[in-house]
Amino acid sequence: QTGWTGVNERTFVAVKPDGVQRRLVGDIVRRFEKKGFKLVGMKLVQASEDLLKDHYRDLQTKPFFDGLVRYMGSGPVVAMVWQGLDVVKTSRRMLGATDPADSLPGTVRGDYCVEVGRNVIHGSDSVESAQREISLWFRNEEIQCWEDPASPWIY
Ligand code: FUP
Repeated sequence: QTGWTGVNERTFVAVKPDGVQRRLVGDIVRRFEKKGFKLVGMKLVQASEDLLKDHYRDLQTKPFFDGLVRYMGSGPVVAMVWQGLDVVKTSRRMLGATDPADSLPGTVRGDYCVEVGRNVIHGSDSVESAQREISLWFRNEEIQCWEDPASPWIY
């Protein structure tokens, strides 16, 4: 994979099972579209326990790990890849702090949730994690590189 920086930077975003069940998918997709990011991958996935344990492997010693894996496997998630300038950092700001008690109004978590264990959405925390997570959740053929007519107006 080439071009991981600049306007080709990519991040992995997932609407968690609570977000899907609460019908928040459309709102979340709209926020990223209106911001100007480009959707290059999207699917509804019932994640396996193995996938979730791998996804959250850095947290495996945490007391909340088993509950986190159970919650993330409790229903389908909407897995997405978004592309654009500084998309990793900017989408973390759009998501809000991990604990909804600290997420500001106007962010996804600040607007829609109250509990860290039901925080609606995931977004990669660095370009390196984004690369790892995208390759964990998506096959290459599932990511579309399309010409974006809006691009000259965004950049
Ligand atoms: P984030 O990068 O915002 O997803 O945050 P972390 O990687 O630190 O945590 C991953 C997920 O673990 C969070 F989205 C929610 C869950 N979590 C808890 O359930 N309890 C905690 O105390 C911390 C995180």
